[in-house]
Amino acid sequence: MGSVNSRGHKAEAQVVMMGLDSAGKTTLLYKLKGYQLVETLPTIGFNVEPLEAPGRMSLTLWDVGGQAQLRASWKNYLEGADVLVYVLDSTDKARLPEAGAELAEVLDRPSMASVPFLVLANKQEMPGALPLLEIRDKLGLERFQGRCWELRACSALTGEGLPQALQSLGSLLKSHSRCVSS
Ligand SMILES: Nc1nc2c(ncn2[C@@H]2O[C@H](COP(=O)(O)OP(=O)(O)OP(=O)(O)O)[C@@H](O)[C@H]2O)c(=O)[nH]1
Ligand SMILES: [Mg+2]
Repeated sequence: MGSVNSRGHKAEAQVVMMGLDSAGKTTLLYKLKGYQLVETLPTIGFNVEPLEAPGRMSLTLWDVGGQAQLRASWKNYLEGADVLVYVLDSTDKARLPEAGAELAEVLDRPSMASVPFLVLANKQEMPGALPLLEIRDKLGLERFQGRCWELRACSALTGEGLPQALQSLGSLLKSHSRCVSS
């Protein structure tokens, strides 16, 4: 996954974005790319885009389809991931336990032990969106205390919270080596 420069290092950080269907991953990808927002279709397979983020961060952003029948293939995208972005629909209270279980399955993979992760509570501009504290508790994120992670609120539709999310991404990527050595 990704290109390799002359010194044998990956030229861009590989950011893998997952989450249940309809969480807003593709909308987020398009918003970050600055594309005109159009109504998305459910992603079958994946989308991938390069992204130049603030702070001269060069990223490759993988947007992996989240429908139930596609989740068995998530593991194929995790190899070589420098950071995981897990997107939630903050208004979908009914499926929060399912979202949490899928996240736990990904994070419990031995290869993910040293990979930092960013949970994005999306659709926060919607009335009735769950607040971050409740999401943190319901997902049981405290159990990942020994790992490098952050939880951020955002709206892929309005763009609110996205600069902060990119900042978190930057600091998690910097912390990657710390996660590996600790
Ligand atoms: N209100 C609101 N709607 C959003 C937001 N982000 C995405 N949506 C809507 O949610 C629906 C699903 O968005 P997608 O980006 O296709 O979701 P996805 O996570 O890529 O779904 P899959 O490809 O099936 O995994 C679309 O109707 C989007 O317009 C948001 O921040 N706020
Ligand atoms: Mg999609």
